[in-house]
Amino acid sequence: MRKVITYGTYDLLHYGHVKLLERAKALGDYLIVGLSTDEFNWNEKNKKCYFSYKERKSLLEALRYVDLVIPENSWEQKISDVKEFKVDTFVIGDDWEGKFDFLKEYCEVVYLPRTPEISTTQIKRDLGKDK
Ligand code: C2G
Repeated sequence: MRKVITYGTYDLLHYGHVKLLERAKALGDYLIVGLSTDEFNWNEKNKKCYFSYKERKSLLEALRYVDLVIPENSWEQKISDVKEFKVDTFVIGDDWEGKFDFLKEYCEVVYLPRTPEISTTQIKRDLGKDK
């Protein structure tokens, strides 16, 4: 069984995220998502999530492409995750191009093109316009 792992905040979940997860799953048979916790988002990414970790986790678990959701608590956990779950491929959007090449020692590393026209920032901006 080929295992794939990816990481992210996934808030507000949108079709760009789903297209990433769909392509990630197509690289193997089992997809693990390291979902950034509320604390990690706030402390490390300066992101305040709209949905809580619990709510974001349940949304991802409802997707046909996702087999397991684990918490992402730190930038440093990727190597131990890859080893613990015997991951074959690490995948993430190309906004991170090159940033995780250190994982090549442990697994295949794939950067996939982002879906350019959609982002949470864009959604919030558009919704703000409807006021
Ligand atoms: N993504 C995408 N297209 C978009 C928006 C996001 O393909 N329009 C991808 C990103 O490239 C990423 C995934 O969807 O692979 C999740 O995006 P975010 O929630 O923004 O993840 P990020 O904050 O970049 O966290 O340790 C890695 C980090 O946790 C990644």
